[in-house]
Amino acid sequence: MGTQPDTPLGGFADPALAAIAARIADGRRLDRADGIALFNTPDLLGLGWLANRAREARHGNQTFYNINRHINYSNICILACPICSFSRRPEDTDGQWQYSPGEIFARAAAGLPAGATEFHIVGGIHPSLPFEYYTAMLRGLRERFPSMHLKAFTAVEIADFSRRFAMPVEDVLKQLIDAGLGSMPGGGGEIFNPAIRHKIAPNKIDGETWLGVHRTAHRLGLPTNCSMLYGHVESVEDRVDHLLALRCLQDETGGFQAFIALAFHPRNNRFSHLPPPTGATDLRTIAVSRLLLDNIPHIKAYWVMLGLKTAQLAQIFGADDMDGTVVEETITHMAGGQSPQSLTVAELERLVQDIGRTPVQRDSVYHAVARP
Ligand code: V47
Repeated sequence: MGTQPDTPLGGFADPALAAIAARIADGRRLDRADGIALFNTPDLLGLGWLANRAREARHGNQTFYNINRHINYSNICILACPICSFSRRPEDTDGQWQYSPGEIFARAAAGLPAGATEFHIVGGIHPSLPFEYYTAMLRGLRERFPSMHLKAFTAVEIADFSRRFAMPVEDVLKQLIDAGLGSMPGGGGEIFNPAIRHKIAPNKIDGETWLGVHRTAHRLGLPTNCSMLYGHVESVEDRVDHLLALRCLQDETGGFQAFIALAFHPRNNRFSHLPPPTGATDLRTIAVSRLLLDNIPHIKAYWVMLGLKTAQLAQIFGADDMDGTVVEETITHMAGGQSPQSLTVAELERLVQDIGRTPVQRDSVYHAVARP
């Protein structure tokens, strides 16, 4: 922490926060009870202060972003998760899409911003696409866009490939890496508590399997991200347990690059009776994540889900990354997301600068990219 003070000017409004700050100052690791106290503190500014201090100790004034394009190759999915507004069942008669490799290559080029460095590629759990569809997609993209990093397939998709094509996860990943896979996104983690997971995504792989896929990826040297979906029917305890499970795997492998707190969007799904999480919950979740996940370098405020204003404020509540230009997004927008589809580099940099941070364009493994 260098010479930074241990308390905000005037101290903490919540004695529980003061005790946690003292533990951090002693170099002690936060535990489950601390996590619960952080989520429950009424002193949101004190919590933000602590998270901001941890963030600045690691990243100073930098806020990272990348120039990327999302591609959702298909929304056909056999899982039918109650939280999801994006997917359509194979037997549905409308609203489905499944792009051919040719269409994927054309979409990849459409609206690609100058200086783009990453494709972020995910889809539903399809009943019948062959493994060659996925490898040909990666190979074709690598051939046509050799400088682009391919961040593709959540652990849920990888586990499904393993099941459907009767190959160990390790072999699936090795073949995808051979075809051009550069890293994996963090989606599909949701909430690990089996009772809650059963309510929001009953047919999805369980938390242990999700973690196991990431463990294997890390063993193969493939960097991955991780996430938590919050603001539905989970408790504060569920959030803390989820974060601690991620921290535990990171202790073992060190392979997670970034954590993304995904704010639940309740429109057009079976939880549409729920209100979306408020701005205070969003900022609190970012801040607690920064403090509990002391071994995951980057905390991403994904502007598509948080909205531009909250993602900006998150940069002083523990986050150090904004994600990127995105270009075209369907998962959040089909669930009622009101953010724009895309941001320009100038728009991203303005948000970052206006909160007093220094924007740093990064590649997919967090090296700074020199801007022309
Ligand atoms: O996998 C599903 C979640 C994820 C909803 O790794 C929902 O860099 C909110 O994972 N409301 C997709 N969330 C997004 C994602 C992501 C985004 C940006 C960057 C990265 C990264 C990863 O969103 C899904 C699922 O976990 N999700 N439905 C919903 N209604």
